[in-house]
Amino acid sequence: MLENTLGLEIIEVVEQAAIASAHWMGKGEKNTADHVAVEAMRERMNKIHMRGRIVIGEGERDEAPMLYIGEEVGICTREDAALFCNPTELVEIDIAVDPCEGTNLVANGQDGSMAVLAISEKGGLFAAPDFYMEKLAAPAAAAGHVDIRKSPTENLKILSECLGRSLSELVVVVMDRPRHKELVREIRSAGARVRLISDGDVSAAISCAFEGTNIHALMGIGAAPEGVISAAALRCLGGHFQGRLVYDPAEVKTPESEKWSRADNVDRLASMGITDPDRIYSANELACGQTVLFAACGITPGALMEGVRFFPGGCRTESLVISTQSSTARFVDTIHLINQPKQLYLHR
Ligand code: VTB
Repeated sequence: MLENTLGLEIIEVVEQAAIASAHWMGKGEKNTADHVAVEAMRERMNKIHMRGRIVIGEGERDEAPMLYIGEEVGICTREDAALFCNPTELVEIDIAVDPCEGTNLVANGQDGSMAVLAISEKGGLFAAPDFYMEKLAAPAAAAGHVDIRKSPTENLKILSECLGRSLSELVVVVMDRPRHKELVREIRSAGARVRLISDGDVSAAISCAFEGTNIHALMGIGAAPEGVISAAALRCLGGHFQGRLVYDPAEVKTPESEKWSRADNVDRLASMGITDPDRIYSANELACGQTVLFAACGITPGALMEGVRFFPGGCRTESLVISTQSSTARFVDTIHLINQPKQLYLHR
C-alpha cells in the first residue's frame, strides 16, 4: 500500500532536492547546497497526501528550522486533514531524509552526492542518535556470511568465497579519515584493494548491492543516521548491512568527538533508551518496518546514478526507487522542463 501510493511521489521529492542542490554544485558553498535541498524536499513532501513524521533529518528542532526530528510533514498532518485525506492516507509513516548526502562533494563538484530518503510505517526506522557508526556493507551473495564482529581480513576471505573472486579482485570503499589508517593497512595486506572516499558513504553502501559498480564492500566508521538510510536501501535490495554505534572518542578521532568522554557518551545513549551501546544492528533491525521504501536521486554523478544535467530550459535527473514490496530496482530517468514548450529531445 505504501509503495503504491507513495512510489511515484517520493521520486519527485528526491528529484526536487537534487535539482535545487545541483544549482550550487562546484560553488564552494556547502551550507547553501544543503539548505536549498532541504527547502525543496520539504516543499514537495508537504504536497503529498500522507501523514509523515521525520525520524532522521537535519537535527534537533532547536538547531534545524526545517525537516527537524519530529517534524510532521504531508497534507494529512494538517488539523483539518480528515476532510480531504482518506483513512489509508491517515496512517502514520516515519521518514528518514538526507536531502544533500555529501554536501562537501556538491560544493567541490565531486562525484557521489545524492538526495535520499527512506520511508516506513510508524516505528519502522531506527531513530539513530547523532553518533558515529561502524558499518559493514556487502553484496547479497555475502549477506549473513560476513560479520562486523569478525576482522576485516576474515570478512574479505568470506567475501572472496561468496563472490567467487580472488582477494585482489575485491574493492573495499573506506572513508579517507585518520581513524581508518589501521583498517586500510589491514585490507591492503589481506590482498584487497581500497577506494578511499572523502564523503558519501550511503552511495558506497548501496553500490555494494549492484554488480557492475566494482564496489564489493564498505567498511569503517561514518555517521549513524546515514547508516540507517543505507540499511533501508540494503534491506530492500537483500544486501548485507550491519552497524555498531561508536561511543568511544578514541575510535572516532575527530576534534569534535573529543568534547564528550566515553562515559558521557554511554550515558547519553542510555538517556535515549539505548542500554546496550555495543549492540550490533542488522539491516532488518535498523529498518525493521514491514514495508520500507527508499529513493535517491544523484546530485553529482556516482557509481549508480547520473548527476543532474542542466540544459537551456530544463534539466535531466536519474533516480533509484526500491522497496521491500517489489522485487524491482527502478532507475528513473526524468527530463524536467521549466518554462518551455513540451518538446523533448531524447539523447541516448
Ligand atoms: C559521514 C558519512 C557521510 O559525512 O557522516 C561524513 O556517513 C562525516 O564524517 O556520508 P566526518 O565527521 O568523519 O567528517 C558524509 O560523508 C556526508 O554526509
